[in-house]
Amino acid sequence: MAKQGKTYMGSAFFFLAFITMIMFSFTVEAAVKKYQFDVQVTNISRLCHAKPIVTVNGMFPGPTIYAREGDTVLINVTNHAQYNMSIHWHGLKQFGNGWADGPAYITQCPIQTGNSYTYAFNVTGQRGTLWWHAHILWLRATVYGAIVLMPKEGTPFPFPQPSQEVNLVLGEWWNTDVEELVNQGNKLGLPPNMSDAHTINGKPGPLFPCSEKRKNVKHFSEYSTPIPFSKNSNSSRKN
Ligand SMILES: [Cu+2]
Repeated sequence: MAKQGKTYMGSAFFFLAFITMIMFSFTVEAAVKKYQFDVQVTNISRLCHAKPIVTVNGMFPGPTIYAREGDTVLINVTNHAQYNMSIHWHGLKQFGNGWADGPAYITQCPIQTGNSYTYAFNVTGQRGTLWWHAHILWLRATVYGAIVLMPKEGTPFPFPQPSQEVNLVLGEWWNTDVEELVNQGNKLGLPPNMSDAHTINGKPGPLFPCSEKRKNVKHFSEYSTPIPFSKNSNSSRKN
């Protein structure tokens, strides 16, 4: 009887150890985050000017990538636009997978119209917010977005938990086509014309014509350092 009891206890112990090991492996296992980026031409309107621009998934700015340290990220980029292009994961450390960095003609050939390419990289030793952008021609003027790298599950950021987190992606808007603009500048041997507005999250702000009427002043002053987002009145703005 005593021997039987001992065997039972031993089996129970191994069973519990087995369950614990499975649970532990689930908690530390890194995730695979998958994204689909459809590079496409979309009509977007700012400053009362609608124009076709190159976007990812029809969004301006494009979608935010969320990943945790240790995760593997797979981003399949399908190029439906008329430009051959690539996307650079700006500031992301590419350990052992430099081919996934993204600069066209440096670490890869551009993705041709109608083709796809899957960027695969690991998030290693990094946390914080970076950004991604097109890395050829001037497509980065409209093809960009944020990458949010969070610590591993259960590991806090090295600062107190903020009451809210908001991505602020700074950019510029030109009323004219950005590729035509840069080609024109190159022909003349001059820098391209200044932008018509600076943007935060793709929006020029309420001081510009045809902007949304919503007031975000209180919201921004509560959560972040004020950032000037209007250009002075003697800029080259056309309206
Ligand atoms: Cu970059």
